[in-house]
Amino acid sequence: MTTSHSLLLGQLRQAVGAANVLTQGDLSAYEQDWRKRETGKSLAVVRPANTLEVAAIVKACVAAGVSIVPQGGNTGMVVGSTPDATGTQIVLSLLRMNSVRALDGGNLTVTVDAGCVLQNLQEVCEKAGFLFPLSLAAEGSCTIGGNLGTNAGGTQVVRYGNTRELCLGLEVVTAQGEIWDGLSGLRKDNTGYDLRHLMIGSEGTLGIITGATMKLYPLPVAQLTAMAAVPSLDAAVQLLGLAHQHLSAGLTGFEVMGKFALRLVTKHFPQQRVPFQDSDAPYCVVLENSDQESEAHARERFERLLEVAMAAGCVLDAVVAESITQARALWHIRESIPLAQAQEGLNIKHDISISVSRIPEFVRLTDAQLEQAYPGVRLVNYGHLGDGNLHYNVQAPAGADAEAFLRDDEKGVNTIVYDMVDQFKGSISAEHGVGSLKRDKLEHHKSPVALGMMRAIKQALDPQNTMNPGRVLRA
Ligand code: FAD
Ligand code: 2HG
Ligand code: ZN
Repeated sequence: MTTSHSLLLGQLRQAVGAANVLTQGDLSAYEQDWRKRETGKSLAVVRPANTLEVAAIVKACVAAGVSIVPQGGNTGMVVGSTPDATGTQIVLSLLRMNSVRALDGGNLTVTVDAGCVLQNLQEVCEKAGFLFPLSLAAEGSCTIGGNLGTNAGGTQVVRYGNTRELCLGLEVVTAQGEIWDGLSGLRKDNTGYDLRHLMIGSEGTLGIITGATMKLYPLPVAQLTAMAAVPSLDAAVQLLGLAHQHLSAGLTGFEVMGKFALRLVTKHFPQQRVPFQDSDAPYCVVLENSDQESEAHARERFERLLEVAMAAGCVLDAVVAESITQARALWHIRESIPLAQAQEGLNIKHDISISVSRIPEFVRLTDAQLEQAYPGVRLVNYGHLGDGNLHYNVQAPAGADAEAFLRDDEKGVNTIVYDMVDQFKGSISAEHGVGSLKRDKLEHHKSPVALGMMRAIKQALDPQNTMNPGRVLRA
């Protein structure tokens, strides 16, 4: 260890207490990414308790020329929250900053520390009689800071938007260690550049989010969930159109799941009862309606939608949850897919978005190309169809060595998928961000003008490249 690194560690211990500067023992929870794609080595994992401590850490790191990787729950999908292998970066974990600071029911806002775990925030809001609608399978461990850092999407976007749309104000420690208090609960504020939106989705490369003011909604009175077997992706898109028509703003979730994705759930979580497993339906859909009207009225409308869809031939069969427990079980099936896929082995993920109407054609063409180039390849296709966002994932052929498949074929698979995404004018990252995994691809798929502006922003806000260097943009 260099003298300047030892000096820095001393300063960090002074700032946050020795017990919160971790340099020894098993640090894999901080140093390895969720997908186990990469394992790094940090100089230290530093766990501040408040914003002033974050500012002190940043100032000390800037003076020492040491870079910082902000980290929340470390559930990111694109290797963005773990250190590189050099042992010279610090991981700044926000997990100790986990309070809900204030809830203003009159303004329908909640102000929260960035390290607050999403599920805790949902629960606090629900107890107070409000809905915080952001919802994703990692909610038991991801943090609001990480959700903002990645502009996470999840399963309620069709109604409430991405994390960006839910955020009214931010508190940020800049790359120089200054504190920007932008914790406003205003719904209108056109006083120049919107720094909040610059920070959201910047994946820790422009500053550290330490607090946020988020929007709340009234708790829905009636919530109805169904799972429907559909004869094709075209039918799923047709069903989505009908759902918009019949449920209008009540439509809160519309997720599609391919047959093989569901098989993985049955295989790895046999205790789950997955409907329609014996049917020939190539896809199933989970859809949800949330409303302020009475349960009976909402149910009538929901069931009418399914009747119309069946008559139109776009639904083969459907089950409507009769209780919250049944609804949770249906959602649990959908949310178990990434975990089941992880248990099946290393895989190649594509988090893509395309106009909803063109998704069936995209899948037909891309499936065919992949199957021809990589015979036996297993396609784990599912996702947020209501938002035009597919997790078009690729698993090695059955029995093949997954590590070897990734090593030898990931590049080729990505080229097929992303070139097709370009042809369809889609995005190569709909909701997971860029991290280091997609950084080089971004250079091929984003316009040089856009990349130039992004580099100028990075240079202006973080000229020393302290904040998560090499993520999103090349260092
Ligand atoms: P981390 O993984 O710790 O960090 C993610 C990025 O944000 C990193 O670049 C990090 O540097 C930066 N960051 C973290 N905290 C801060 C901060 N305070 N200030 C600035 N930058 C920060 N994502 C979706 O969008 N939709 C889904 O449906 C979804 N489902 C998932 C399901 C599972 C099972 C898993 C494992 C992941 C899923 N994800 C999903 C991905 C992931 O959960 C989200 O990206 C989440 O927002 C990350 O939060 P986190 O606290 O774990 O952040
Ligand atoms: C989801 O929607 C997540 O479940 C994870 O975004 C997607 O694992 C994936 O590919
Ligand atoms: Zn997703």
